[in-house]
Amino acid sequence: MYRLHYAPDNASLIVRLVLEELLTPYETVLVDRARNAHKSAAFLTVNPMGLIPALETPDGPMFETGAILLWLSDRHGGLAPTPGSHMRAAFLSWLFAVSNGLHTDMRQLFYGAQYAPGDLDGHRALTVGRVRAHLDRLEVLATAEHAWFAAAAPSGLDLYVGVLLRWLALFPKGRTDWFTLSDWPSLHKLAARLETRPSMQAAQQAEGLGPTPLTAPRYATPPEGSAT
Ligand SMILES: N[C@@H](CCC(=O)N[C@@H](CS)C(=O)NCC(=O)O)C(=O)O
Repeated sequence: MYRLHYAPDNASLIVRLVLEELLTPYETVLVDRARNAHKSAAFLTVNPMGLIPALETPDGPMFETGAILLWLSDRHGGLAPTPGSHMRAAFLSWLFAVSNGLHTDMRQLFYGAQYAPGDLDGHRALTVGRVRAHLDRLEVLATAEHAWFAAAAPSGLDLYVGVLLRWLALFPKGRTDWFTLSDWPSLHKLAARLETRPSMQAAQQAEGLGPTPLTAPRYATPPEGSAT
């Protein structure tokens, strides 16, 4: 049995969606962000980075969203081209670009004060520029008819990008005016398609994400815990 250490509407949401799509049973363990539980000694045993998510597996604890996503996909066969597939090379390249690039830049946007306390506005403008460029590239990718991105059946990359699109509309609170999902029509379609999935409905219920969690999101009202 997997144990997902999660907080509502945190990156653990991506792993929850992956587990749901793979129809894999799992338990959840709430990480109390309000009490900084992700920096506690107990949590650091499952993720030494002190970041959410962590997933306990029969092979030991795992951390880093992209690594968990890929491991689960390989282990359970789904959501990604298999290691022998000719599509694997491109899929991995984009998965890492999203994880190391877009997601990392979004951390700079959300936690700006940790990265550039002296020039928050300048840093923010540069970061928004980089995030826009990531979205522009993903928009082009989404129109290229790959089986592993923005296709009829969702991929792990779709789930990852879908959740990132949600957060861009919500965070940092009061500073999201630059972002309108329909500026990237293929990504908008991807988000709309994901909203019809039973996996998303399960996540909406578990984490209080509201009726249109990707295309017109509102702040989570979770049954337990908090997003920040
Ligand atoms: N590279 C990490 C990033 C995870 C991450 O940024 N998690 C956020 C929640 S969405 C977090 O733990 N934030 C608390 C903090 O930065 O202290 C991953 O992909 O798992």
